[in-house]
Amino acid sequence: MNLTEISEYLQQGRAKEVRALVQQALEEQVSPQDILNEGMLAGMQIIGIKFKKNEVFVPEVLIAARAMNAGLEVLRPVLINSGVKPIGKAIICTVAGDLHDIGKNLVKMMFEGQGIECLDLGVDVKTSTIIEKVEEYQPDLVCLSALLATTMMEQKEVIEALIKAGLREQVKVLVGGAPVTQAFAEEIGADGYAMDAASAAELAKEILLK
Ligand code: B1M
Repeated sequence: MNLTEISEYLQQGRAKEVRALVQQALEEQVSPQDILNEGMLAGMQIIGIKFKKNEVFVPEVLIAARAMNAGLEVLRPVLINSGVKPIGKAIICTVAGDLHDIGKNLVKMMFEGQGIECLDLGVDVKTSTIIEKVEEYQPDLVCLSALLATTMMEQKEVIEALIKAGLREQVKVLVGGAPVTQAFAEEIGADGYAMDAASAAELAKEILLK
């Protein structure tokens, strides 16, 4: 299977074809990591570059993202190794004002693959909702994704709100997303930063098993 085909269909936003090709690649024993990295993420990266150069616009990016999520759903069962012993609970979301969910969905899948139960609050989640859910669900981890330079500051807001609500000591806060860095994570008082979904899951596991 030529994985650039997946990348090309993804760029065209052809969800049905992406889904079918991902399925075919799995049947041909291509590794899920290669399908993800060389097929889907490679396609999404090209879309990102074209978007920046104004060669494609929001509607095209949106349908490419739908195709990406369709492909991810096929990969889901193989990325989530069912039968893994639960090691902890996490709340995961994309922060207020931010609609990007592909990275968050990937992080969630990798977490579930490590036996971390996830309550996914979705995208554009208000700080007050996160606080309510921490009180209700009592997670070990709060995982915040932000893809925009303008929304990464929401991660700081959440940490401040956790302190104000007296909940900060109960949870570890992990942050990530393209504009977020280790330095930023430290500056806002997060407990951890990871640059990709697999490292986020490793870090979460390390924290939970400590
Ligand atoms: Co948007 N967008 N977008 N977009 N978009 C970016 C992020 C941008 C970099 C594009 C660009 O200019 N090159 C740019 C942000 C610039 C900035 O602020 N620095 C941008 C912009 C400007 C915008 C709009 C403002 C455009 C507009 O309307 N004019 C708008 C904002 C809407 C909003 O959120 N309020 C917008 C809208 C959209 C769409 C809705 C069309 C669509 C999102 C659809 C969806 O997610 N369902 C979209 C997309 C798809 C992108 C790009 C092209 C791809 C993002 C993506 O999914 N990447 C993106 C360009 C790019 O990133 N190259 C872009 C694949 C994904 C797997 O990677 O999400 O980075 P990522 O996740 C990674 C890591 O970051 C990490 O793990 C993942 C990989 O393993 N990670 C974590 C993520 N979360 C983590 C949490 C963790 C740990 C790791 O711990 C908790």
